[in-house]
Amino acid sequence: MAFVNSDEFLSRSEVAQAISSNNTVLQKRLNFIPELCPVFKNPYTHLESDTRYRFKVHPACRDQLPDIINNPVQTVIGTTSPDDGLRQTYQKKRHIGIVFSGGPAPGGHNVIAGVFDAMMAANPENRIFGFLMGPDGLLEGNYIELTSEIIENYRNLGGFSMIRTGRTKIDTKGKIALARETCKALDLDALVIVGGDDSNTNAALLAQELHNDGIQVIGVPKTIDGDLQARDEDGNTLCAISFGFHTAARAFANDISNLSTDCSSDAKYWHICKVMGRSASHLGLEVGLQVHPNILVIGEELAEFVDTERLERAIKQGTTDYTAYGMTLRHLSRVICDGIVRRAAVGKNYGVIIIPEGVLEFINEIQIFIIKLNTIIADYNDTHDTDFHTDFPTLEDKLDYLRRLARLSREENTFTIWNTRDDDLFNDIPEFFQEGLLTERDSHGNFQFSQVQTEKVIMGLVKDYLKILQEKGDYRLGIERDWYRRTLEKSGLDADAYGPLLFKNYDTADRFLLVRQPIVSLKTLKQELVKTGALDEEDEIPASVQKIFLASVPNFKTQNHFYGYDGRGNDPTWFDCTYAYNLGWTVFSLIASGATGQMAGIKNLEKKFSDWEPIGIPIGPMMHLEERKGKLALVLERTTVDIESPAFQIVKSLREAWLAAEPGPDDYRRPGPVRYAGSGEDDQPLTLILNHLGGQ
Ligand code: FBP
Repeated sequence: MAFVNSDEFLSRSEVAQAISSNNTVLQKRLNFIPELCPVFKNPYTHLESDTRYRFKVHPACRDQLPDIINNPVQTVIGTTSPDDGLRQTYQKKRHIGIVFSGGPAPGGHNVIAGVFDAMMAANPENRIFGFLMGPDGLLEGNYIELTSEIIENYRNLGGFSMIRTGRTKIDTKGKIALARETCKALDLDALVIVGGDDSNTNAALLAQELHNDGIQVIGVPKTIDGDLQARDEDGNTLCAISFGFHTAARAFANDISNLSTDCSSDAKYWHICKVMGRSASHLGLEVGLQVHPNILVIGEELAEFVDTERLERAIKQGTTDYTAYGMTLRHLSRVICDGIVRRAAVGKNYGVIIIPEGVLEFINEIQIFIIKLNTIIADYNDTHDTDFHTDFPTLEDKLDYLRRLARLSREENTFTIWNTRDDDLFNDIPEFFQEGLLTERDSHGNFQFSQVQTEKVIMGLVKDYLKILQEKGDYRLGIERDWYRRTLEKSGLDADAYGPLLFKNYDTADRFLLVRQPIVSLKTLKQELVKTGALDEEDEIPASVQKIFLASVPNFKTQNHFYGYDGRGNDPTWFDCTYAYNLGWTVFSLIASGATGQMAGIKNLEKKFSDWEPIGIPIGPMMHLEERKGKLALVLERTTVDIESPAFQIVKSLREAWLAAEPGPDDYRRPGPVRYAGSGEDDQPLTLILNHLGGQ
């Protein structure tokens, strides 16, 4: 077919429609209206303190956050018949500023849409300003007014592209002064900070700083990592998960489940899936529950591991072996190898492994390096009022600086952070991993796990050990008995005569036969056949026997995948669309009732939608002291995976079934693609559902 001139082709309406970026699926998504929690169906809301919740307040919080530290948990209550006071404050004309902070998370646009719809319902003269490029926009007074025309283009869509985001931390007097200046110039009544643990920490500090200026500051729990949760001192859940987590997990799960389908079809690859989550393994756990991978690594479990054999050996010798606590990288690689070897034995030379991005943080030997290097870099930047990475641009420069520190530790015993032993151990690490560990920290001083090829570090050790196991004859592909019999009989050989010579389990195995240990090459195969009299020295190994042996040699081939930025940019699930939109409405209720230093939250996310309850969560009382950039600072604690939780215990008890190291099909689960509508409240994070059903 002759191709027409492209202008002419494009001018045809069917062509223009087919390639339009304003496609039907997008339109339907933009038009979807998430359901509102019943309380927001009332024209007015107010707040009620819920005194059932208690917090153990750190004295440093009392000192540093005096005006917000006594904030209670607040429940949003709806009303149709407000008194005059409530009517007036609720309808008061307001200016609100909003900023995204940290990595994008699906649902962010719906937070803005929720605030916008709520404030317009209260008073159509209200105005909302979005700061551009994250906190930098607030510091530089770089903003746009968010109008209905702008917001309509982003409803239920992923990413933060409406106003973008950034990772700048507002952590100095100078930056706070700039933020105050911008808020005042815009005559803001309230500032909304949508971010993770560090950003909500910032929200609390700003709420304190802007308290006397009469500017309210409200945080919103955002992060795909799922490590921003909130519980009171008695373990009552106030915020079970941040928005964005569910979508990212479902998007990763859909992709990984496709890999399971692919690898169980051509049966030749192990897919190594690194899943985002800077430190905690929540995403890994959720994705694991969604797809049932053959091997699932959870960082928190590694940290809690105790090598009882080592411990007992040491006790017998009257010593203590501290290396018995926590799993080493080497041990982890052995555990993975064990799974690969067991599957190979039943002919499964393929599989799916999920490794959380932040897993290295839970491995003692690596964590020590990370903490030491964090401190060294932060100290250097503080002392020299310059940047470590600018002063030492190449890996060699950095290693040289570390060498100097090691020398210093020998000369001055007061300097202990980096000694000769640290330096020697560090020099044993592969270069790409050294670079990873020395990579630039983010503005909060956090180690950037997404920059490190975690899976390469672990799988490097796995491959080395598999080679050893293969040489020892312990790593074999199981040979199907029927195929073996057919192959030998076709070439006129007696399968039962060769069977015991070739296989160690010929008399016992039902289905998969394993080549005997000493046979690790064609040479050793011949030696064994000669030794047993099945072959003369000058004879060739029969072709069918060779074929059987070669089929038993595993070829371990991997494909590495990183599930991070793609899922983070996915359009939100029903859960995140609805959750984030209601968070937006909660934000407005908190603002309208004069709250500050609170984080918007929805209680009962693990239950059915009709039980969801919008609340205000006090940020200050949940903060504690933690090491950041080598110094103690007040921060919101990150929640890691609780290995006692029902969700994790389920994973533990299903591990064998997921490994499927037995003949028969695998137990892969197909969660299907992300949906913004359809199955409604059933579409919640599995971790939340299981923990709820398990009584947590
Ligand atoms: P937030 O904590 O800001 O939500 O970001 C989390 C995250 O997506 C991590 O999972 C990942 O390690 C990191 O961001 C990647 O950061 P960057 O976008 O700067 O590469």
